[in-house]
Amino acid sequence: MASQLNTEKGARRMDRPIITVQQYILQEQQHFPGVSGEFSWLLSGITLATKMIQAKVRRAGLTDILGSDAQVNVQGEIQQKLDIYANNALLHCLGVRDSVGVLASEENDEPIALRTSGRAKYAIVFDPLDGSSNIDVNVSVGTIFSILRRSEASMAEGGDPLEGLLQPGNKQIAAGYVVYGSSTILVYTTGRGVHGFTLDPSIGAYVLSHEHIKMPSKGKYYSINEAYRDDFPAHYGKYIDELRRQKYASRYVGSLVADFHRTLLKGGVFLYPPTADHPNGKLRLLYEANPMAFIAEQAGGAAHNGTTRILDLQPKSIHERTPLVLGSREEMARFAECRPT
Ligand code: P6P
Repeated sequence: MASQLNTEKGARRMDRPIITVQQYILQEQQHFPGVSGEFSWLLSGITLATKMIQAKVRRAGLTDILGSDAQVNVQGEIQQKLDIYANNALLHCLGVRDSVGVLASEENDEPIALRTSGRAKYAIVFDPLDGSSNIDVNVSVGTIFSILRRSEASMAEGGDPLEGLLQPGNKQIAAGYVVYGSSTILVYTTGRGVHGFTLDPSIGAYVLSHEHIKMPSKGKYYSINEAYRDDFPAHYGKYIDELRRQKYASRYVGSLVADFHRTLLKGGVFLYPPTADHPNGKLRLLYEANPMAFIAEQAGGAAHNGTTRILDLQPKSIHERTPLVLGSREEMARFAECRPT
């Protein structure tokens, strides 16, 4: 029912009821494997942590949180203070959810086994603050997460709690990201479409803003770091030249969440090919490529590593990297035509 909300600036019609992410998930709950309320309680750990993170990101220029913490993480990257804060926020908020048994983070060398009880059915792998090298220059950064079901063996008394953690992306039961940009938007899928929720700071809630997101079948942007063009396998250069001939524009933020979010909403293609520095690609399979590939496919797009569907790749290690080509049906079909047979 539409309702009027009068403000000092005159009447403001609210044409649609406000639906928070918690309300939406409870409506979806019956489709999510697990006891009722379990997924919404689990996801509330992520929404709480990301609200804490966005509050810091929004004030980064106002506190001494800017600048590096001069520590180096498992990736060999200088850790920014916000990385550490974001990681601790997620570890804390998710660690107190008794349905979570294992946490694995880009910022931690090893996964963390929290509890062995049979109720701790889920493992969550995440990148707490993707694109953190952009923090000091006020470019969008983000949090990426993937939710997996733990194996029975890993929950058995005396079992290895990390057994079965290295699952292919087609086993994900949910995945999502939060982009801290001009607004803070949570996008997730549980395999029943892709939905977006914008954080309304006036009520401190993520509110449904993009229901059933569909990636356009064709876009007008390609997104790749062309500085490494000489390192790419030859067919990547051939592909980019073909897109240029078709008058595509180039857009590259250098923050996966920002480049992905634009591709999801506007269509086009994002590529991080093998390079000299990263012959197996730079992006991480478990907590970057897999969640983005799940979302892309649910929205009608596709994602592969240059040859193989991302979601079918069998991870060999928690921080494994992969090349990534992801985007709209049209652009992905054009890439296949450029690929050597
Ligand atoms: P490059 C950010 O450091 C990141 O991990 C992704 O967010 C981003 O897509 C990529 O690296 C950018 O890498 O080599 O183009 O700076």
